[in-house]
Amino acid sequence: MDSLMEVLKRAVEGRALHDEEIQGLLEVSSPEEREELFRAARARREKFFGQHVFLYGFVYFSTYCRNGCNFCLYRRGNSKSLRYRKSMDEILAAASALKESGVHLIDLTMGEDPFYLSEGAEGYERLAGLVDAVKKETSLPVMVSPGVVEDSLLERLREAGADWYACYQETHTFPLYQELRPGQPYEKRWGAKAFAKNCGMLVEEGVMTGVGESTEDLLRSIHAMESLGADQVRAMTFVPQVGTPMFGASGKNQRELNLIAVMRLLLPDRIIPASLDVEGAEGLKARLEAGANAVTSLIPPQSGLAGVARCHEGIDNGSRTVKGILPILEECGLASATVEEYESWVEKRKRGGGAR
Ligand code: SAM
Ligand code: MD0
Ligand code: SF4
Repeated sequence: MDSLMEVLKRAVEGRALHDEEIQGLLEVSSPEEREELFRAARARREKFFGQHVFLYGFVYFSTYCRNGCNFCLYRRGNSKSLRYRKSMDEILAAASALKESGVHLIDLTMGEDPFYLSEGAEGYERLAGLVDAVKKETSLPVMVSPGVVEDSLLERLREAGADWYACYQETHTFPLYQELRPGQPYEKRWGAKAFAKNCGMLVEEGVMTGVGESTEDLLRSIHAMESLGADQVRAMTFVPQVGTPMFGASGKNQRELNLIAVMRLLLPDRIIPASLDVEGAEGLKARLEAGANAVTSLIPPQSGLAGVARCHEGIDNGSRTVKGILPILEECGLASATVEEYESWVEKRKRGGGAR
């Protein structure tokens, strides 16, 4: 088998890698070898995106949820989590504060809240109304992260102005999926993304690391993301949450950074987030240096809005704001893109259609 440097050289040239080579990259563990992996990922990022990074505003507008994901603070029945459902005015205020601060997209996220999802057409129109209002208020691209929803609702959200549908499988290994998302049919979650892609939305797929997955599981996820034609692909390390079945689980096998770098090498033209929701601003530099090209989970201070994995940290002190993270971009030799650049990426990607 080729040496690490030879494998990385081929990857940087855009040539195919064998599965064993990909697994080898996912497992690289010495600081020197990891730095070589990350350097290669940065070279690939530069070729496709230059030095510019996209910034995503996060609005977790309802934390009510009918599901029982074992890793999630907001699973139904967890009395330790903060429950809220923001009003239209509060949502619009948060979205416009984010726009003012310089983000390029608004991500409207909720738990699978029955107020929107279990009251038929009336609930659906509430959700579509939110998308429409945020779009009108900000004129920015919009992502929706409402969980698994009916095809008809996805179409309605697209008509209302949603550019992106985000829905993360977490893993593409069925038994592990069932441990993480009990009672949620695997095929239904996967099918919603395939439908969104076919009806002209951009799609984000995601993997959770540190939940007992093997290297083979991560490889399977990479191939699944390729086959879906996901436009944005993410990795997030599991963060234990109070009051949940997985609170005591220690994140074994945490390879988020390796996975970010490998995704950059194999899917070089996709957006890969560095989420502030795992290690806050302190963890941003490492994620950008591993090849990420978007900063996500920017949250307006004093808005009463939460994150998903680091639910309150860094929000009110402003470290999860555009102003707070710009110096970190600069340290990495990077800078914020413009809204126009982001919009043109989105439009071009939409025209490009399905899996490539
Ligand atoms: N309720 C919708 C859903 O589940 O699709 C939208 C929320 S979605 C943005 C929440 C995502 O955050 C999960 O899919 C998972 O990838 C991530 N997440 C949630 N809890 C987490 C935790 N404790 N540690 C790391 N990531 C977490
Ligand atoms: C993030 N907290 O980007 C957000 C969230 C949902 N589309 C995204 C997981 O980290
Ligand atoms: Fe609900 Fe989403 Fe949390 Fe699962 S991850 S419990 S679907 S909010």
